Amino acid sequence: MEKILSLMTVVPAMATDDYVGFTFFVGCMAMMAASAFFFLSMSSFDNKWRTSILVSGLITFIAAVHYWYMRDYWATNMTSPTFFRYVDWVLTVPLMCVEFYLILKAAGATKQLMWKMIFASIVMLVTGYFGEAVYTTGSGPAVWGLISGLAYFWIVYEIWMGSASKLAAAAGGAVQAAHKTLCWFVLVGWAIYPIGYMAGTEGWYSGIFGGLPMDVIYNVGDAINKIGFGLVVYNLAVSSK
Ligand SMILES: *C/C=C(C)/C=C/C=C(C)/C=C/C1=C(C)CCCC1(C)C
Repeated sequence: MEKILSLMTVVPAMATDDYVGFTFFVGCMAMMAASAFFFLSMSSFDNKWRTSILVSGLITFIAAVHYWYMRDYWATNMTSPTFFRYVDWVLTVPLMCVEFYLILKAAGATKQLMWKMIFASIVMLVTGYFGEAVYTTGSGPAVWGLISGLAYFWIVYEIWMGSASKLAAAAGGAVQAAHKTLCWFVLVGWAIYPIGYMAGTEGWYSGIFGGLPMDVIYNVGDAINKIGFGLVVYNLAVSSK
């Protein structure tokens, strides 16, 4: 009995009003379940879709591992696990750019397009990290957030109006439809993140977004975008088997 009780103290309890801790916990489970789903469904698809489904699974799996650590970090310190958060993003967001490339490859997408999007996403995240964790005083967060936002709009432009959109139009059918849905995820789903950022940093916007729980916003954004993205690709593979 004593042994069991001493083991229990190792597991930090979660307060019933700890919404942040709760979303880390549920987010971790959701990412794990989604990963199992994508990995196990892989073999039922034609070869040409397997890499796309594999990448969907890798995105949620990498997130699951980071959520495991972030959940623990939050439970122990009750502060935002900013470092783990950005390591997660810097691995998974470029992979989401790779998804665009993979579904448009048959229509002639080049590696150059893929690298351009990966580069823009890394600029977006590194400058965001500067504003959230390094230059956190004065106008730091607002300025770095603005630069990050410009890189974000570069990605939005590329997929909605740039070469990626032209390739999608040329591909037509299910590929074009899936591309369009992914475009909406980036325009609306990814816009959740700057809101979280403005909730968690100091700036001219603090009067509007200040006080909102940044980590809850980021966690909801991650669940919608990572699992949603994967399901769009899954649906494409199902509908054009
Ligand atoms: C799975 C994780 C995803 C899809 C993360 C996406 C993150 C962003 C789109 C973050 C964008 C930001 C801005 C546009 C400005 C403020 C700083 C960021 C990094 C929060």
